[in-house]
Amino acid sequence: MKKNISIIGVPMDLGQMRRGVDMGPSAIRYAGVIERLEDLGYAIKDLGDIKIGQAERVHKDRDTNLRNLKAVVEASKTLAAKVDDVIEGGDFPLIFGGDHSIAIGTLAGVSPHYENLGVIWYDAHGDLNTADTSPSGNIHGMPLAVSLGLGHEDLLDIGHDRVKIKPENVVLIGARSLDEGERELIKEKGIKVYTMHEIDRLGMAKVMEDAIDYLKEKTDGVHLSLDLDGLDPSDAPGVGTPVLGGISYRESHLAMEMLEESGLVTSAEFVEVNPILDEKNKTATVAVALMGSLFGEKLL
Ligand code: HAR
Ligand code: MN
Ligand code: MN
Ligand code: MN
Repeated sequence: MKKNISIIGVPMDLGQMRRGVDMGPSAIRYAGVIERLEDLGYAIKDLGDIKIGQAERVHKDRDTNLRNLKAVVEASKTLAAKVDDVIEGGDFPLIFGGDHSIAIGTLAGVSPHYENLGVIWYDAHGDLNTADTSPSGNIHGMPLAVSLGLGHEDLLDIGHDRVKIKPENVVLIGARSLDEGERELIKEKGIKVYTMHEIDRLGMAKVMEDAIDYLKEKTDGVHLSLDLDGLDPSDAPGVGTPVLGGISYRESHLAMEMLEESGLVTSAEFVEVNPILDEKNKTATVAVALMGSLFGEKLL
């Protein structure tokens, strides 16, 4: 019997400045995710959306260089507790964003359940900034750094441990927009990154084969954090920070299919779907199609 899936929506838009990404979870539901996964034989529980607080009236906090810190911390704690419950109950947690700052809460909830959690960060960006290196003060550019134990105290204090994941258990796929501080951190920590260069050069099949081998050795669970801006904007236009030259729709399906075959993935989130910037809900539809592949849909 296949595992049950519990869905959590996180209508978070406070980790960045484009309005509309709070509607991501609804857009993904409207794109038919529940039916799609039920057709694959899963029992789905939709736990609804968690509540998000208000944006701060100040443009950006002068002392911290962080936007909406309090509300992001609150929502992350709520999300972490929910995710923790889902895993404790034996279900697969599937989270819909919302901007990528939600990964702070997701990983805080997931990581205590594993000795060596692996993370696949499918994204145009590194999300490895801290308040010191961030060019924007937007927390959605920081969740991977926070999960590695780097960042503002209040963001690290979410969940059981300050460090959620080890740098050697992380793989970035699709990177093509990295800030200076992020590049330094990648080098310093020896984080495994498949940029668009490697995807072009080796092909997605080889990249995924390597990534899977790399994580299989040393992890006892793998979280997939899929930012829709990892895909090319022609395939996923409804995102707040599109970057040209991204992963194609077909390459992304292949990646999901290979992850499914590997049996490694134990939790997943799909983030940065912004229906206001989208074309006829295309990006949510793409997200749902990719979930289909991740959960075992076959072409034949
Ligand atoms: N690196 C830039 C910053 O920190 C842009 C981050 C943009 N974001 C995302 N995250 N969508 O992947 O502000
Ligand atoms: Mn617990
Ligand atoms: Mn991201
Ligand atoms: Mn991104």
